[in-house]
This record gives sequence, C-alpha cells and structure tokens, in this order.
Amino acid sequence: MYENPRLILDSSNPPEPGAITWRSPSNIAIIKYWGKHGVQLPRNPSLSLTLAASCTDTRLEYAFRDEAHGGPVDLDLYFHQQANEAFRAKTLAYLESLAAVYPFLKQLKLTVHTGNSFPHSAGIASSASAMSALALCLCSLEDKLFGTLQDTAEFDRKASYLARLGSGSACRSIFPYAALWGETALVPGSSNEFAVPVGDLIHEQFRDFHDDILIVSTEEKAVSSRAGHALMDDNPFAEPRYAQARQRLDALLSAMRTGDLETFGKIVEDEALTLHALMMSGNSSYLLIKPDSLAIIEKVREYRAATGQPVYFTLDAGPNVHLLYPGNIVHEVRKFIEDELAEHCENGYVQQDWVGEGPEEL
Ligand code: 2P0
Repeated sequence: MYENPRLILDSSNPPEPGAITWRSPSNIAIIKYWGKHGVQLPRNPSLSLTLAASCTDTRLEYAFRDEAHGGPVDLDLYFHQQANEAFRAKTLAYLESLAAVYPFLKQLKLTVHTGNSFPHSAGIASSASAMSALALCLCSLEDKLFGTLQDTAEFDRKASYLARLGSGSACRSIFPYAALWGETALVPGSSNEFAVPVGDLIHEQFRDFHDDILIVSTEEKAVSSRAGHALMDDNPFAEPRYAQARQRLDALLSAMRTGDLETFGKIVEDEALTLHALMMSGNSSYLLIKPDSLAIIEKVREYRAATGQPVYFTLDAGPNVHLLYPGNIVHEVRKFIEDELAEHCENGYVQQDWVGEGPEEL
C-alpha cells in the first residue's frame, strides 16, 4: 500500500550522514494473533497492551553511497556492541524486502546498533520491540530525507505497517497503552495492514496495569512462532477459532471500556489457554507450556479464589507466564510472586513490566 511514490535520492544533491535512535517496547496480546496469510496478514483481529520495561533501543546510522542503487543493501549490525551475523542476516532480508517501498535504502550505507533492556536469551520475545524500533527508525529516516511523514498519525501508521512486514505482532508496539490490529467493524479505521491506537477506548485503570513476566524457561522454543502460525493453515479448529476471536474481541472491548475487570480477566485467561490448545490440536501437535507453567496457573487461580484479588495470567507462544493486575495491588501481588511463584521460575527470574506510553525517539 506504500509502494508509490518510490522514494529515490537525488545523487547530484546527496544528504549529509546522520543517525536516528528509537526506544520501542514489547507488547502482550490479550486477544491473540495466531494464524496468518500473505505477508503477516492476520486471520483475526488482535488486541494488546503496550509494555514499558521490556524494550529495544535501535540506532540507525546512514550515509549516502555514490553507487548505482541496484545492488544489495549495505548493512553492518551490532547487537550489544558486538557484530552479530545472525541478526544482520535477518535485518538485511527485511530491508531487502522493503526495496519496493524504499528503493533509497540501496543508496545508503547503513549501520544498526541495537540492544534490549532485558537479558538476551531470557525467554522474552524480542521481535515486537526490535522490529518496531527498526521500523520507527526507518520512518524517521524517510521523514528526514524526504519530509513525507510530518503528520504524526501518518508517521505512526506507516511505522506500524513497516513493523508488521517484519513481524506481525510488532505492529501493535507503536501505540501508547493499547493497540488493535486487524480489520473489525467494532473499531472504525482498523486494518489488517497496520495497528491502530485504542488507548482512548479503554478505562483508565488499564493504563495503570502491571505485567510481571515469570520466566519459567529460557530454552529456545521447540517450534517457532512462524512455524506455529503455519500449522494453523490445516488446524481443524482454525475457522471456529477465528470466529471466536472476533466474538471475544467484542466482549473484551466492552469490558475494557467500562472497566469490568472480571470479564477482562476471564477473556485474558481463555485466550491464553485457547492459544496453547491450538498448538496441541494441530497437525503436528506440540506443547510449549511446562509443568512449572501449569503450577503457576493453578496457584494464580487458587490465590484469586482465596483473596478475590484481580490477578490474571496470560501466555505468549512459550512457557513463560505473564501476570496481569491493576497497579493498586502491586505490593500484595509482588509478595505473592516472591513467596509462591518465583520458585517455579528459572533462577527465580521475574521481569517486572507494566503498561506504558509507547515508543520514544532518543
Ligand atoms: C500475539 N504471538 O498476538 C501472538 C500470540 C505469540 C502468541 O504474534 O511470524 O512473532 O513474525 O508474524 O508476531 C508471535 O508471532 O509472528 C505472536 P510473525 P510473531 O502476540
């Protein structure tokens, strides 16, 4: 949708070298994206809370190179100050895939310095924060070189679009508090191509919300998200699942609008278990949750039954458990985590996070 106009630099008037840096957070899906077609086009709409502490900082340096722009993108990449060939190859493939949108990338020498706020290999998904940070750098670069993204809403939309091309869930990280990705009549302006902000559609208590991530295992997953999405293509429950996600989105938006925590919590947990049930019921079946994930889930439900506190679990495509709860009970919940849940985490590790205001340019 952004192929035209093709943005090309005038080699008789080359730009000065420069650099751009963005910090962008991860996000946690409440309604899950699971199943896609084309280039990261979702089978159902998803809705996420934008996090604050789990983020990626990316600095993009650029300089004009006076060469024909038909060759490969010229890229160096450093992850935590070290040249990283695996990330370079991944980023290069992404930048090459953008050539139709951004032919000018081939006219530049690019150097990326990137790093995460959380320990590498902590089992925390980094593709959402990493791809959104890079997409934001690319939009700032476009605006610096061509002045074409002066409008903030248009800037964010394009950043979300570019992030989506790198990793579907990354498109939701662009916006403060909460984002919705996928076309639905429930939210005017929603699209399969990019996410839209929905922070204004939710009760203020969801802006002061915590997500403590209980790291059950840091081992690499047996089945990647890419392969997991692909397995949805012939999952016998795929169609009812996509319909269910739409119904749940409707109920979730109402609950989040009015601040109905109980309904919110029920949908959060049902979505988490459905996601993993889909993994268990595909062809081939697989399991990503571990005994400690289940032990935590059971303890959370027991704690809620005993105390009445609104603490809910969700899961990403992995064994780690996210605990979602409002800010006014942070002290009680942190004590519960310390006393009862940390023992189920690898080296007792818990990444504390909360709902945040979205990316910032540094
Ligand atoms: C989500 N997940 O909505 C769902 C729920 C994980 C569980 O999107 O292939 O890394 O890059 O589009 O976004 C993880 O998959 O997949 C994911 P690609 P992505 O957050």
